Amino acid sequence: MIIIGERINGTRRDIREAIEKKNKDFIKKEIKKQIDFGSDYIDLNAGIGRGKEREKEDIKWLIECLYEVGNISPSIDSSDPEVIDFALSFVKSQDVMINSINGEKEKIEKILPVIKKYPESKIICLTMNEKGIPSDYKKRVEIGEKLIDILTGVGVKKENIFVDCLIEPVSVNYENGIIFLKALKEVKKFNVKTTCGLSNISFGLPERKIVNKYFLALCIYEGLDSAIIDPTVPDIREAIYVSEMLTGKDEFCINYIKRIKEKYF
Ligand code: THG
Repeated sequence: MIIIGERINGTRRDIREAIEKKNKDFIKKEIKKQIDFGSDYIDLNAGIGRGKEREKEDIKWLIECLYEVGNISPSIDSSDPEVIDFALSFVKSQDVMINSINGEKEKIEKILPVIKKYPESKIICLTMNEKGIPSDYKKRVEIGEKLIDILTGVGVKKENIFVDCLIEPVSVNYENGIIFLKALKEVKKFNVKTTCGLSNISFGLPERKIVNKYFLALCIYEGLDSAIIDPTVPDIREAIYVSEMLTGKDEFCINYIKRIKEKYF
């Protein structure tokens, strides 16, 4: 499982305050902690609701913080193609994730020239368009397929495409879990990678960690390749290693046994 550490996100109060006060020590500690707990990418979301120019300045600063910790791969989390373009010009790691593009026509037109500049980047595709997130899982699969066609058409390799079928809270509609799982299962047939923002599933519920870890296990059964999570939560790591072992992704159970011996959970 490719882990994208979610903690550097301007919607979190402590992160927003650190961004506003330019508190590098705090951000760097948050980055380091997520790396120590096995993150492959660090998601950087500088959206603090103060407009595009501020977001650009802040994401540049977050990238600076990241490289002061080490040569770590960022996931540039913004819905604005201009912010993504600006941010990518400061990325020096070989490996970078663009989080995200979606099926909105105008956004696709703006992001394609950016993708052509960075053809080796990994790209997260959200299965939504100008009408929002379809409630019908088949429509999500259709949007995913269309985005895959567009990206492979400009030379992006399938192995670098990460489709996110968009988890919505199960507290809002009791079928939101199964809708995501059905879309995930279909998208896997396109031979691309998949990802998700896991914790969306538990919004509005008590004891969210319990819900998150069981849902992650179900997603891993359907072949989820990557997830945007807080890797410092012990339950989440347990869910990943046990589910991977039980679904044939841990040869001779070596990884699981190693984690137990090292008290890694
Ligand atoms: N798909 C993709 N990218 C995404 C999402 C997605 N990026 C943003 C988000 N969803 C995933 N990232 C986070 C980051 C932080 C938190 C949740 C998701 C978080 N939430 C706290 C909580 O839920 O309790 C609330 C904030 C707080 O701590 O104050 O920390 O779906 N591609």
